[in-house]
Amino acid sequence: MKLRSAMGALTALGLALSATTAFSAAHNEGTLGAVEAKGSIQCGVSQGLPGFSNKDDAGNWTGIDVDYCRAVAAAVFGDSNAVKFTPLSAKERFTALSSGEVDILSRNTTWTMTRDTQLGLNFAGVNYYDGQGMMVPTSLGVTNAMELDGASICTNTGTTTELNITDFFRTNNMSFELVAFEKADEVVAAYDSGRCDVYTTDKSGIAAQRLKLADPAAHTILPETISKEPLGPVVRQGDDGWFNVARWTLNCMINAEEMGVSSANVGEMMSSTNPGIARLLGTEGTFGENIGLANNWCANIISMVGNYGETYEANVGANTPLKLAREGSVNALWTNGGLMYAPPLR
Ligand SMILES: N[C@@H](CCC(=O)N[C@@H](CS)C(=O)NCC(=O)O)C(=O)O
Repeated sequence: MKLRSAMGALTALGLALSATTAFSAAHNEGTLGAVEAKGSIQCGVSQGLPGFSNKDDAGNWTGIDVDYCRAVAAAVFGDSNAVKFTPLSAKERFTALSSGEVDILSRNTTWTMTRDTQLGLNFAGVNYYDGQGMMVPTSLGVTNAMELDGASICTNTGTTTELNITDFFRTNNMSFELVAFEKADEVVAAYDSGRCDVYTTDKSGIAAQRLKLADPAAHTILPETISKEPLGPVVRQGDDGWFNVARWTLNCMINAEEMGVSSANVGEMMSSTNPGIARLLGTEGTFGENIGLANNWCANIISMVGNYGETYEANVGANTPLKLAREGSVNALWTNGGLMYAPPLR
C-alpha cells in the first residue's frame, strides 16, 4: 500500500514534470508568455516628443522610441504592428511599468542608479546618448549658462532634468526659480509665453520641443551640457526572459548596422555565407530559440523596422526637423568614433 502510493506519487510527479517540460517548450513564461497570449505588446511612450514618440497627422505613432517597440513586436510576433502605445507623462511612467499597465517603457528615459536599483526596474541598454541643455530667447542676450544667475527655469516634474538643474545652480552659487509642470506641453507653453527665462531638458528634447514654439528661430541653445542622460528602454526587474528579449532587440539593431545589414538588403543577406551575418539572421544557430523566439527574430526586426542607423536617420537625424547630426557624435557606431556598441551574437 505504502509502495503503491509512493509509486503513484512518483508517477504523478513524472507526469507533472513531463507536462511542465512540454509546456515550457511550447510557451514562454513571464511577460513574454503573457504578451504572446494577448497577441500584442503594450509599450509606454511619451505624450508627444517629435522624433522620439509622437503621433503624426494620421494618428500613427512615430519616432525612434516607437520604432524600438515595433522592433520588439517584430521579434516576438514577426509583426511590427502587434504593439499598442500608452502615452505617459514623466511622472507616471515608472508606476505604469511596475503596475503592469505597460509591458515595456520606451520613453526618452535616463538610466540612473536609483531607477535601476530602487524602483524595481532594469534598463535594456541605451538607444540615445544624451545630455541636458538649456534654451533661452535670443533676445535675452545670454551666451552661456554662467550668465543665468536669478533666472526662472521651466521644466518637467518627475525627471532627472529638475534634479540636474538644481545641482548646477547650487554648485555655481547662482539663485534660480524652478517653474515645473507635469505635462511637457505645459512646460513648452509656459516658456513660449515668457513665463520663464530658460527652458531646460535633454538636448534631444530641446531640439524636438523647439519645433513647437511660435518662432523656433528666435531661441538659442546654450553651449553647456550639464549632465549625462543615457536614454533607453526599461522593463520590470525579476523577469529575465523578457529582459533578454528587450536587450537583444536593441543589440540586433546595432549589430545589424555594424555588419551592413539593412531593411533594403536583408532579403539577399539571408543567403550570406558570412558566419556573423548568418547567426544574426538566424540561418545558422539557434539564437532566437535560446531567448524563446523564432530563429529569424532579428531578420524580422531588420526587414520590418530597420537597423539602428536607419531608425536614427529617419527619426532624429540630420535630415529630419530635429537635425541631430550623428556623424562625429557619441551616438555614432563605435567603429565610427561613437559609443554605439553591441555585444556580439555568438
Ligand atoms: N530623460 C529625462 C527627461 C525625460 C522627460 O520626461 N522629458 C520631457 C521633456 S523633453 C518629455 O519627455 N516630454 C515629452 C512628453 O512628456 O510627452 C528623464 O528620464 O527624466
